[in-house]
Amino acid sequence: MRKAVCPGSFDPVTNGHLDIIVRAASLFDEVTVAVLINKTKSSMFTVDERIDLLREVVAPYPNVKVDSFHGLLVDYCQARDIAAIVKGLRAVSDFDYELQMAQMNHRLAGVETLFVSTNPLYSYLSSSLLKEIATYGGDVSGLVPETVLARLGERIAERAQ
Ligand code: COD
Repeated sequence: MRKAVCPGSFDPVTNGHLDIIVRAASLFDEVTVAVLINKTKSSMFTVDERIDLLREVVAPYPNVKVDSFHGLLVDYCQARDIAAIVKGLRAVSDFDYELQMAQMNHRLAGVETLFVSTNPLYSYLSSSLLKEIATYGGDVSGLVPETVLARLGERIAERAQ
């Protein structure tokens, strides 16, 4: 079985992430969306909340599952016999760091990284920019799945109280 992982913070999942996940799912038998547990990074949604949102949005794709991980991504891959990491490349600004990680992951464990070119509709989109715009009342509809849009609005309202 050809297995791949789409790793990330997904705080929260955007349509840019989803586009990459769905395209990976058309290339591999099984795709795991793996949410990094990073206790040092402040986040808008807890890991469990991010997983729940991801599970909702990938529900239509039977070969996609959602999990979390901590530590090195290659250790997660090796433990589950996952040979490939799939990443989206938005712009040249992504390239240097992504290349560095891809080469390091290959050196560490022989795990390959496949880069999927971002859908131009979402090439300027990141979770952090999305949260900033939404927090200041900007319109982010169309950039995230409807369920995420609703949760984002609720979380911003909770924080404002
Ligand atoms: N369009 C297309 N793809 C996108 C978009 C978009 N608009 N936005 C994000 N993506 C893709 C990118 O491929 C990105 O890498 C991925 O989605 C996840 O994005 P984020 O922002 O949710 O997550 P990051 O960038 O914080 O995730 C970083 C990792 C968790 C992948 C990385 O830090 C990691 O692998 N950490 C594990 C520890 C480790 O192994 N470190 C050593 C690495 S050599």
